Amino acid sequence: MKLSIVEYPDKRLRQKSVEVKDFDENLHNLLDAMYPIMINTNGIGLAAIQVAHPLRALILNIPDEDGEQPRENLFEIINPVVVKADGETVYQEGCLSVPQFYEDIKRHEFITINYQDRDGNTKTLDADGLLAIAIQHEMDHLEGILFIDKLSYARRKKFEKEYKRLQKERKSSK
Ligand code: Y12
Ligand code: CO
Repeated sequence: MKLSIVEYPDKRLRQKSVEVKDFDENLHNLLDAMYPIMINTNGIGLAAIQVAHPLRALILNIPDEDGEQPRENLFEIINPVVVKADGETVYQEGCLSVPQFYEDIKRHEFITINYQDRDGNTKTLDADGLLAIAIQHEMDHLEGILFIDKLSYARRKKFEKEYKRLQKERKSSK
């Protein structure tokens, strides 16, 4: 399966992703194809909508203390629902769909989610630290929400200006 990352301001990122009902070969092929895209672009999280598949599916591979991302640490999270959220934390976020832009975003510090794995088994996950932050970032994608939507009006205006300039630069260097 050939996938590429959809970049802001592409309207497809604003779609609301639909529940996964079939835990079949198509889903497995999609998850398998998302993994190398995420790793090869230095990502730690990717939602299916970011590769133009509006399904409630996301993957996460948080680096360990040595900065390694072994595949056995990969989370494949389907149809997630937050059942508990607590605390507040701020972290500088980035997104593969909004290249070259990073900004401090406020999130819950601890979350508990229910979700399904690639075979449809129901699971519960208690998350904190970067895992909790990245899950919230990726779950926002399922609703068509991007981290830049959480910026103040002034910061967002500045971002739009900077981003347009960066896009022009990237186009002319291609
Ligand atoms: C905080 C909250 C959520 C996350 C997970 C999702 N974001 C990413 O995985 C971002 C990755 C990223 C990788 C980049 O590197 C390349 O594209 C090669 C990157 O650099 C550029 O755009 C030039 C930006 C973001 C993470 C943290
Ligand atoms: Co993102």
